[in-house]
Amino acid sequence: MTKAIGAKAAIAQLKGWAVTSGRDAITKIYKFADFNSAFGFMTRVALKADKMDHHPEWSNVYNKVEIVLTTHDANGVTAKDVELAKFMDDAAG
Ligand code: H2B
Repeated sequence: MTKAIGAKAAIAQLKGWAVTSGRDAITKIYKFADFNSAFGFMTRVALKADKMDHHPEWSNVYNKVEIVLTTHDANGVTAKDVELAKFMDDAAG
C-alpha cells in the first residue's frame, strides 16, 4: 500500500494547492474560459485517473472544477495524489 506523506508535505511540492480543511487531503479550484474547456480538462484527467486506479473527488459548475485529492486506502495524502495533482496542473495548461 502507498504510504501517506500528509497534505502539508504534498502542497510543498505543488503550486496553487491548499490543505483541505478538516481532513488529510489537498484542494484546488480550477477556472476555465467556459464549460467546454472545463469538461475537456475533466475528460483528460478522468482517463489518467482510471489508468492510475486513483480517482479524484471533484465537482463542476459551468467553468469551475473543484478538486479534492486524497488516498482512501491510506487514509491520507500520498505520492499518488501529488502525481495526479501535477498531471492536472499540466492538463489545465
Ligand atoms: N482513488 C483514491 N483517490 N484513493 C484510493 O484509495 C483508491 C482510488 N483506491 N481509486 C482504488 C480506486 C481502489 O478502491 C480500487 C479497488 O483499486
